[in-house]
Amino acid sequence: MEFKNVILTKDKGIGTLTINRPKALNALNSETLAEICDAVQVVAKDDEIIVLIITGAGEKSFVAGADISEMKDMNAMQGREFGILGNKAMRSIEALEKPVIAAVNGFALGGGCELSMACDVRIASTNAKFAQPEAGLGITPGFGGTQRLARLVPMGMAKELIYTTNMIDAQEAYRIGLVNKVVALEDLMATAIKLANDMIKNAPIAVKLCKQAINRGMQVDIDTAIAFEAELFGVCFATEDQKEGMTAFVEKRKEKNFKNK
Ligand code: DAK
Repeated sequence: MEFKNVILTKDKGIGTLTINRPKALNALNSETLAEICDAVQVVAKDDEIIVLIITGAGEKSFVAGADISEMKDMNAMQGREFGILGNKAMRSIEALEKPVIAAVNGFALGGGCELSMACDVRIASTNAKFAQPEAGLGITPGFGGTQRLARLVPMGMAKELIYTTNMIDAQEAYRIGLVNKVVALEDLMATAIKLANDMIKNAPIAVKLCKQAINRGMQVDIDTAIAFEAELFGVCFATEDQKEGMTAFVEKRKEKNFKNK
């Protein structure tokens, strides 16, 4: 599928979705949000893609937020529709039954920080900067920022970032647990690919079910979550990959031939 504002490529099990509006620092307008939704559906259906990496075009910005020039003159109903579309894009990433890695290559502001938080794992380059500047624009974060940030980092840190709108650098994002790793910009994609390959070496169905168990389990009480985990654990025993993984262990065989079945 051809897109105007995003680029979707795939290579050896890894899909890469690049937000590609470098002149606007990859800001998310409605068209881009709709294309993210479509691209994620393509990824969902493509069995050759096991892990997705999301990054921004250029060397300066991951995504500098929702497109302020488009939002500026919106009325309440247009704002509502924009919010619904943005949340659909974020949720489609979060609910994608494949791991998603954000390779944050610069500004991740507002909707950009929110996009990174909809991914499973964030890696940042040293020049990355994170902020939720919405309160300074007269709005609240609207693509899940108040919820995902408060779940990812200590609540006091989330509140400080959102109330002050202060920008933090990659090292501070690492210190508070917002990103897993900080690397030089030139090493960012190689690091993301290495991480993706560390995931790809495992049974894809098991990894997919782990994502389900963690994401859904976090929304409910611990007893319900553990019961859900037990169901998914049971399901694994209906897969060929469980037989292969355990047989390889018993045979002391390092090479495993997972078939995603
Ligand atoms: N939107 C549109 N254009 C943007 C943009 C953005 N968010 N960020 C940058 N650009 C454009 C600039 O306008 C400029 O365009 P030209 O003037 O060249 O045409 C170009 O990108 C380069 O930017 P700068 O010249 O400003 O570059 P600098 O290096 O000087 O500054 C910067 C980089 C990232 C610090 C600065 O551009 C900046 O502060 N950008 C805005 C960052 C920001 O506040 N982002 C958060 C947006 S708020 C909603 C749900 C969600 C949201 C809203 C509503 N609903 C439920 C309704 C989400 C809101 C947000 O994300």
